[in-house]
Amino acid sequence: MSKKIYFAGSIRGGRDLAELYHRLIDHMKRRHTVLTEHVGSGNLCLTEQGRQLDKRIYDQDTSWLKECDIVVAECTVASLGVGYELAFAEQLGKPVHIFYNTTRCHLSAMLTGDPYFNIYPYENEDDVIAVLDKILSK
Ligand code: 6IA
Repeated sequence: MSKKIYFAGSIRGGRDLAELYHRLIDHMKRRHTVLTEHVGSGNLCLTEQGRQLDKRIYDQDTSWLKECDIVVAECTVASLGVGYELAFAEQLGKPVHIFYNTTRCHLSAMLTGDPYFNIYPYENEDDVIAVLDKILSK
């Protein structure tokens, strides 16, 4: 069944893996709806927009978190925003699936230590796609 997916990935935390986010989003979009497609965009404005404009981003993203069926997060690049979203999703009782590349980072103990989260360490992109397909087919 088609799912509404909230994909979380670093924006102001750093865009080193933006192309990976884009490929993962493209793959998920074949059968599902990705609410947060912009996370994989190549030309995002990374600077602070002022409290008013950032409030719009916050309101939209928290509304999508309430609406989604599942949260998928790529957490290799550390991001305060993604960490916040994961805790918010947990409070809402949404299923949360976290991926990180073990060759590039050490994941925060606040994620690995929380038994609520489904966590998938990986070494290459194909492994992520295979696990994603399994998760999304359920
Ligand atoms: O702290 P970060 O910026 O790295 O947080 C990244 C996370 O927060 C992502 O998973 C997004 O869901 C959310 N987020 C952060 N900034 C934005 C944003 N900026 N728009 C939507 N969600 C955001 C404006 C970009 C816009 C011009 C397309």
